Amino acid sequence: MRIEAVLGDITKQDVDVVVNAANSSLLGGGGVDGAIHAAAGPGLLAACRELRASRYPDGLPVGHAVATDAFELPARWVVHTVGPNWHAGERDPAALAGCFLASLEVAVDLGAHSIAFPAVSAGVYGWDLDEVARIAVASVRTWAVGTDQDRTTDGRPQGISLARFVLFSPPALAAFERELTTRPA
Ligand code: AR6
Repeated sequence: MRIEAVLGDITKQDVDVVVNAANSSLLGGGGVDGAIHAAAGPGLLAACRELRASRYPDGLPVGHAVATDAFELPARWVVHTVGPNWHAGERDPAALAGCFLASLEVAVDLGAHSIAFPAVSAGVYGWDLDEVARIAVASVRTWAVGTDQDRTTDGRPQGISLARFVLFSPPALAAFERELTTRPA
């Protein structure tokens, strides 16, 4: 499985799954959540409302992930995850790792081969960018090793072959590139 980091806008990514840094309400917000809803169109909010009513009346818990259609995005699906909010005292690295792991699990269940992640919790939710980069890269690497995403059946690739971190600023890209060029522990 290839793991890479690029500078860019996640709404423009031509991948199977785009991960959204949502909030528990699933009803949209600012940051990357606002950008994804704006680019996907009103169908996304309708789908999120439906999910909220049918499966998450109390909201999507921190560290969990759930999929919708991607509507007008180039991607096929949006996987919504809720990062921990540093400002609200949610400071457990395992909760942030859970966002990346749960999103990957949902993506595999959908039959996706590629996934793009933003720097979950590094914006409004106030986590340190270097910490997010460290946890994000370690989580995806560990998951990839543990699940053998490079297997093939009848010569065809199975599972996720590309995980891409899409960063919105050069410092964020640099933080992820530092982690990706550091050998796994
Ligand atoms: N593409 C890629 N990254 C982006 C984009 C984009 N189009 N726009 C922003 N970022 P944030 P959080 C980066 O605040 O910290 C929302 O209101 C941004 O620079 O979007 O998990 C939700 O509804 C930052 O590095 O997510 C929640 O209420 C990263 O995405 C809350 O914010 C994450 O920043 C979630 O906060």
